[in-house]
Amino acid sequence: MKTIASADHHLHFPKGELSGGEFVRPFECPERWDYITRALATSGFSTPTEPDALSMDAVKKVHSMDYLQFLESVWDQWEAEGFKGEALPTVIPARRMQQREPTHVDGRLGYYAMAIETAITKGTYAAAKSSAACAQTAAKLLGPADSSAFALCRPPGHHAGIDLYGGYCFLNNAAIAAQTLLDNGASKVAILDVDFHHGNGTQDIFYNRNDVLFVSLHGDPLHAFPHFLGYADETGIDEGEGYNINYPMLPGTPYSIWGDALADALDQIERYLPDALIISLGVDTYEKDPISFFKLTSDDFTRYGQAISKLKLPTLFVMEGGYAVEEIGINTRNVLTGFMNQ
Ligand code: 7XA
Ligand code: ZN
Repeated sequence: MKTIASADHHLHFPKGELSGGEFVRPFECPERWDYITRALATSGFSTPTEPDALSMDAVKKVHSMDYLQFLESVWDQWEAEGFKGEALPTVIPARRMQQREPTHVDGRLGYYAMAIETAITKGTYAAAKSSAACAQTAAKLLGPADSSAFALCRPPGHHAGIDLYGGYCFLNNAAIAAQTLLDNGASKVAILDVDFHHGNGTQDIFYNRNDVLFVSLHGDPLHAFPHFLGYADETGIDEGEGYNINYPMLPGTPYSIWGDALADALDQIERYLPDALIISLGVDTYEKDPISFFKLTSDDFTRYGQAISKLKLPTLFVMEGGYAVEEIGINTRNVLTGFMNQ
């Protein structure tokens, strides 16, 4: 399995994240990428290759133009206002307020934010584009020569909606990969999101579409970020009705329960008969993850990699979360080797 990864992820390295009322060093940090590349190198994976330049066609089909213009311009505007810190939203268009983009940078940040922990810095948009390019390049690899690929994306993407950023995400890498596959001849693509957190952004993007089946296993939003999406009764709208499937699960969920949900999810995907499968691969389901509450062990990652491979679909793994940094490489590698050696 080839890996596509970009050194440009280093351009995004905010110093602070708002967590528990404090500014802490962000859980989503550059070393995550280093641990994963090292684990793959020591397990016989080929050296990762840099992505091709990002084609914006697919990006513009999943994100709105005004949102892309916001990402492109917000840092320069923040600096021009004379602000010295990292760009964070402070005001949000809450219930019964206007859903209208203001001119002031504080208003623009709040208008496009779905959460307020995530800082934007000078290199954030460049890094986000390089991350999306990894997913897109890896998607284009899928074919007779490569039945699977790994996009080592950083920053992650699955919380980024049509016009929303937050939860460490700016561009939705899995959605861009899915759109790229569709633009290159696929009729139907399934996205299976196994990150601990619900992929609210991916759901948002494809909610009214039936050419992408979105299936997500995640912490129950009553108890887990992103809190305001990810319930089991969210099943899609219009043409997308029935093509969105959520499996929220409770604190302490072990593999015996998570694996049953996965088996059901895989049955649903098999029935959909997709041309390709994208895995939004977060390993924050790990028992020692500092911000999550599932109880998967390192061996469980191998098990579920094996289970996914039984679908025998062209499969693209797109990296999302995982914050037990020292084990992130092992756990990611275990999914991929489980998949390859079933
Ligand atoms: O998959 N998403 C993540 O791993 C990011 C979750 C951000 C949680 C922030 C909670 N304060
Ligand atoms: Zn996550």
